[in-house]
Parts: sequence; structure tokens; C-alpha cells
Amino acid sequence: MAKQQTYRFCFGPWNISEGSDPYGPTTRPPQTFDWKLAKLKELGFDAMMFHDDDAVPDIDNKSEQQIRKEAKELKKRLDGEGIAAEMVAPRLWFSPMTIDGAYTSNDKKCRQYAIDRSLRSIDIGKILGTDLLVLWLAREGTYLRESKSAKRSLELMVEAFDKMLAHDKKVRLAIEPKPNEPMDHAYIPTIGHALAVAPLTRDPKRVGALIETAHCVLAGLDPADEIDFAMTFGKLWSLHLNDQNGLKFDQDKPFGSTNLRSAFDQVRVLERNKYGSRGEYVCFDVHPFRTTKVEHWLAHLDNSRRTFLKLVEKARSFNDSKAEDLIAERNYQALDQMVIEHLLG
Ligand code: GLO
Ligand code: MG
Repeated sequence: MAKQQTYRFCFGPWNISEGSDPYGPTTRPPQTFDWKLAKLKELGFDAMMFHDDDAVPDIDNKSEQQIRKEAKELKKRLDGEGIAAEMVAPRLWFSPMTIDGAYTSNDKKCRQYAIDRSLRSIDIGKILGTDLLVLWLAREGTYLRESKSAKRSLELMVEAFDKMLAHDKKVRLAIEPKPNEPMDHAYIPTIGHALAVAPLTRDPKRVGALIETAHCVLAGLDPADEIDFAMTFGKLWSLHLNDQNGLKFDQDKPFGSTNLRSAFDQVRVLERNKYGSRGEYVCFDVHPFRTTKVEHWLAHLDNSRRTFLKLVEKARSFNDSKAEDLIAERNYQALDQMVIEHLLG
């Protein structure tokens, strides 16, 4: 029997969030990074994802030397706890320098800021022992179609990616597409777009993707098919599992919370493609509900992993040969019911 895949799990410090939304303040008190790291360990997760300023707070006001020093200190702490850093991502959406976009800003100084910050993130990743740089291109898009050109923006992004690839011979860029929010329209809204950009760069084999369930749903696409698509190219280097109820604001609900069948289908393609066997982690980019009490603060993470593992069992116990027979007979009505009853059973 083929060896069964075991999975390793991670989340980011921002996934222990405090409950604020555009219409109201926080509902839980802020916690220190140390507390979050201790909780990650307590929950038995394997790795943490980092924004550059999660790793080195107040990064814009620190020298390169100071940044390296703090990254090294963090690495020591992570090693001490036996926790890996899954990736580093430049947080290019907070600064006054990225109001009009980061790599695609209409202001050259702002574009340079974005590139410099990305190169620092690569350095931090190297110190933390990860070659994965995640690029959620939050502000690379428009509110106003006439303010930028999609072609020029794409060229600017490729230029920026090339500088990153040249800066470090090992770094791999995982583009995290999202079709909207905060922008009206993003320039790299789907996995197809991300993979189409890769060959334009100086080293296509180091440009891949990260898929987030909610972002696929927001693009009107099927997350399982997006995963299958990226994995056909060997380009799925990270994964943000969560859930999303239709075309609304980005909800980052617990995995399986809205659409259990879709969650099952996602796990099924991960199993089929042996996600994780090349060192990839399963990350949950989920947030607690605003109503969540402090004492239940970590439940969304634990629950997402529980659901994931239960769905792995469901994927493994699914009667594939019976499904094959029904497919051969084109009895999709029965196949549909078989999936439903398997999930209910
Ligand atoms: C937001 C994104 C965000 C990123 C994270 C890593 O919609 O999903 O959470 O994944 O900032 O770059
Ligand atoms: Mg995400």
C-alpha cells in the first residue's frame, strides 16, 4: 500500500485577531507575540507564517543591521520551541508609501520602497530558515480604471519580482492571488494569472503560487479545481485553507464552516496530488468570529485542523472504485448522493 501522506500545519500571528472590523473596534484585548507563539505550540502546530513586521516589529524605522539582529534572535527562539518559519511576506499594504499600490504605484519612490522592503523580507526569511516569500499583492490593482494601465502594472510587477529573484539565488516567490478587497479589481486575481506571470520573470521555476479558499470563492471559482490546476504545474507551494460564504467581504471562516462538500473536494485533490510530500505546509488563514470570547480564542484554528483531519479520513475512506463505476455508467445522480451520504455517514 502506498505510504499515506501526513500533514504539517501552521498559522500566522494575525490569525489570533482581536475582532475589529470597518464598523467597530476590537472585542478582545491584544496579545503579545510570545503568547501567540506559546499558543501555537500548545495547539501542536508545526510552523508559523510571518509578515516581515511580525518577525521584526516597526521594521520601517530599523536599520538593516538591527533587522538582521532581531531576525536572528527570533530564529533562536523558534529553534528553542521547535517551531519552523513557513514563510515571510512583506506587509505592503499598511504604509503611507503604498496608498496607491506598492510595486505598481504611480510614484517611483513608492515603488522603490516596496522593492526595498521585499528584499529585506527575503533576508529575514533566509535568517529564519525559509526560502518562501509570499506575495499577497493587496494594493496592486485599481479603484479607478483610468489611473493605471494593466499592462504597465504587470511590467512593473515583473521588474520587482526579477529584483527579488536576483537578490537571492534560492528564494521562491509564492504569489497569493485575490480578486478584490482592498482593491476594486486586482491585477493578479486568480491562480491562472499568477502562473501566466511566472514565465515573464528571469527564473520562472522559482515563481509559484499560494491558494486561499476564500479568494477562489471571491473570484467565483472552485477552490478544489484551482488547487488541482496549480498542482498540475507543480506550483502550489503554500495553501491558506478557510471558508467564505459567497461574494461578500473576505470572511476567513474556519475551514469547512460554510461549504463542507467543497472542503472535502479540496482535501481530496490535496490527497490525490500528495500535497505536503515536498515539504509544503497546510496553513489556516482563518479569523475568530467577532463574537468569540477570550477563552475560546484559539478554537477556530483547532477546529479548522480537526475538520481537515476528519476530511482526510473521509477522502481516504471514499469508495473510489464504486465512484469509478458510477462515472463509467454516467450515473452522476447516484454519484452525487454517494458523496452526500459519505459526508453524512
Ligand atoms: C488577505 C490575505 C492575507 C495574507 C497574509 C500573508 O486576504 O489572505 O491574510 O494571506 O497577509 O501575506
Ligand atoms: Mg491568505
